[in-house]
Parts: sequence; structure tokens; C-alpha cells
Amino acid sequence: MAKAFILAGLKFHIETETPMKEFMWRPGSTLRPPVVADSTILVKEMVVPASASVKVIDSFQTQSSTSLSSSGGTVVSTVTNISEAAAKDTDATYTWLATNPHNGSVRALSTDSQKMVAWDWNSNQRMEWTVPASMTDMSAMDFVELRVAQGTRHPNTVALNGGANFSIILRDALGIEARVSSSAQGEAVNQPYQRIGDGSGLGWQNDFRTIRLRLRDFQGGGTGLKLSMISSVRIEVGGSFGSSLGRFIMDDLQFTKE
Ligand SMILES: [Ca+2]
Ligand SMILES: [Ca+2]
Repeated sequence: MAKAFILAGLKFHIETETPMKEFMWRPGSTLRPPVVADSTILVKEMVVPASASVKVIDSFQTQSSTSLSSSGGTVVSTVTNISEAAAKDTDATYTWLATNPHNGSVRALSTDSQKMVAWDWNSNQRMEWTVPASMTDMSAMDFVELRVAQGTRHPNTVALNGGANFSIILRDALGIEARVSSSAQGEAVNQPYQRIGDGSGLGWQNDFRTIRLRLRDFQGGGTGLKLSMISSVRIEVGGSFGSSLGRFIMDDLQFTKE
């Protein structure tokens, strides 16, 4: 199984075969190597090359205040237990502990500086990023995207016991809003791999996936949303806008091109 994705990754990154990029982010329900059974969960994500043309709203690498994005815009949130910090599991066990908010983020070495945001919710809640004035014209971009994982072994993740969904809402300077579900491409943010060991409970590392939504889908049905003047990006969970509860770890909220 890994062979197919390694080959696609090499073709994309080294030979710049753009279609191979699809293997990195399309849900397994719509694109999977023919030899891989439908029942096999595919865990994969796409990290856009640094050379790509992107408009980064929040990488969480700078502006460590949870009310300010790395791009310098304000962030307003109603979610709980928010932690913007190094994406590192600090205690060498997958057991959930509130003192280790990035539990399950195990890829970063001690010398790495990757930062992300973690938070949870039990009802309809939101996070909203104001797009800085210098970045509001998204008419040349194709997608809004981010990488997201469920927090392994967190009580909310355990209670949800399945895929997690949220909505992304874009708002323009005229106040028009349009929303698209994170599962619009056919798959939820998967439940962490259900494995025991390395502490108590069930679940392994935080399995990140790239949620990538087409900007033109926000204009579907005649919403009238103006991509040339996007003033904010909002994530909503709970109620009718996403899973009723859960815990997410997120990174790299950004607008990208095909
Ligand atoms: Ca921040
Ligand atoms: Ca980051």
C-alpha cells in the first residue's frame, strides 16, 4: 500500500507531475490504489511545497497568542481548552492528560519547531480568523485548506467514536457568507487508528489529513460570495455544522492553487 503513495509522492515532488498530488489529499473513498481493499483506512496528508503560491492565514508558527494569527489578523474563538504550542507529545505515552494538550503529536523531534493549535468542543462552537487587508483578494486561488487530526485518546474523541466533521464558512466584505462541510470531498476526519499500548486507552498517533475545499463550491447555488474580498474564515462545529463533540489538532489554514 505504501509503495503506491511513495511513488505518487516522488512523481509529484521530484518530477512535478501535478495529478499525482491528488493521491496526497483526496479521500480514500474517491481515490485509492486498486490493490487496496475498500475497508482499509488510508491515512495521508498533503503538505504544500514551500515554493507553491499560497496565502497562509495561520501557520501557528508566530503570534503565539490564540487571539492573533501568524498572518497578523485577529482570531476569535468560543472553543474550549485551546492550546497553541509545539506539536509535541511531552510525556512519551498516549494516555490522555490535560497537561499534555498535544498528546499524540509524535512526529516532531526535540529539535523541530513545528507548532499547531489544539482545542475541543461539546456544543456548537467556532473559531474565526480575520483575513488581513493585504490578503483579501482570493480570486486567483482555488482551495481553502488545512491539516487536521482528531486528538488521540481524548475523552471527546473516545465519545465520538468515529469520523469528525466541521464546516468552513467564508465571509466577504459585503457580509455574504457561504459554508461547505469538511466532508464535502467524501470523507470525515478519521478516528485515530484503534490500537492499544503505550499507555491506557485506545488510539495511536494523531492521524492528520488535508481537508481541501474548492473555493468555487462556496459560490455554488448562487451564494454571491465575492472571492475578491474575503474578510474572514470561520470553522464551526456542533449543532448542524459538524460533529457534536470532539477534539482537533490543526495546522496551516491557508488558501492554495490547483
Ligand atoms: Ca496565534
Ligand atoms: Ca505550524
